[in-house]
Amino acid sequence: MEMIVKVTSATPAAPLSDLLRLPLGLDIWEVKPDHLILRAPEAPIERLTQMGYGVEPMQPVAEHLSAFATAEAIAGYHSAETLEQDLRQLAESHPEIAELREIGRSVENRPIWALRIGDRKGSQDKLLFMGCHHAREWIAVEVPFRLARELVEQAADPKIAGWLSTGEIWVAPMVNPDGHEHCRTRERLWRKNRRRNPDGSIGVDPNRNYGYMWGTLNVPTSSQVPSDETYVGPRAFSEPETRAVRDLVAREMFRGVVTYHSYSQLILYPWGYTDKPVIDSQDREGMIGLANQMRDLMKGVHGVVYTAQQSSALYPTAGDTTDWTYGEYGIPSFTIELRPKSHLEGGFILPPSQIEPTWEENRPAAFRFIEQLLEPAAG
Ligand code: 0X9
Ligand code: ZN
Repeated sequence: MEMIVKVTSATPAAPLSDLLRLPLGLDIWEVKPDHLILRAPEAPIERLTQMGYGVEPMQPVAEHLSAFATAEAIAGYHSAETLEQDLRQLAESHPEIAELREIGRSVENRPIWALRIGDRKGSQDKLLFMGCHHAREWIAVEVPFRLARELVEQAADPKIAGWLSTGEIWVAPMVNPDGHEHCRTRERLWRKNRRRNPDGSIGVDPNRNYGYMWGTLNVPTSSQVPSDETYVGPRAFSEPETRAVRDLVAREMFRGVVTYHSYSQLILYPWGYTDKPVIDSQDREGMIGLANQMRDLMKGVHGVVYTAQQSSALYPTAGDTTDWTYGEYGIPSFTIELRPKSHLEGGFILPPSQIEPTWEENRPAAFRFIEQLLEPAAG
């Protein structure tokens, strides 16, 4: 039976840090200083016990799904189709500031959409917000979508009007539409895209497929085994979803990138592939300072605590989005892991009643990010 388990280090001979280094094929959900929460079938759980880890069953996955993945839990979240309709409607009702662009197509040939928001003045000052590299992280569609909607519908607000007259904000709320559709209709905990791998397994992790330090790790959180949840793919940018983002970023030269994920309530900045901090002190201090400001603004709304930290402090990954946007182009880049904090609150299955509060607390943080990275360039 597939279980959600809590793993602790029972002996010094089996430290938790080893679990993040050995290729074990685990779906790691939470990384805490003294334990991990993961989803695994029986065999790997047995193996962990034999290796000397403390393994505490938390809940069968089926039970977690019946508690959280209810019929009502779908309401309020977009599908690929309703997202397209809503983005199209935003663009059509505000053609002077919003334009819907297809930035590429998925493995199964679904369009990947971005809304370009700004007066058409060939601005050089552009920012990019993305969502849903990972299929099961539905809230990561809703936050960037609501940001786009607010920018478009409140474009007359003097602050927003100022941003849109000097700059452009691009929002691509669903980078992995095939995975999302599969997750919505078949497997609620699906993570990757829908690539058919040569070994018969399905899916490449789009957030391991970017071309900076790609493939330099082979660990459970960044794996070279095709059937693993964090499979990096056969080569950098092997996937049409990451190529779509690559081509957009290469063309538009953004000044800042935010990519939304869930869950754990974190604000992550590069690097992910190494524990070493970013070497350029201005870049480093700039990203840390902005991450801390976003954290404080988030807390100010509903008192919900997000933690700002370097990506690698969560776990190591090679080929993630923000390592590439920062490493290749020097763009200040953040991964924001949205609500909830733990699997006990639903984990990847965030109750729809939390969509609005999650957006409300992320709104001032997104606005601060825009102010910081767009306004200095305005003069
Ligand atoms: O593993 C990921 O891609 C992200 N977490 S998630 O639970 N949404 O899958 C985190 C990526 C940030 N990079 C590193 N932690 N290195
Ligand atoms: Zn994710």
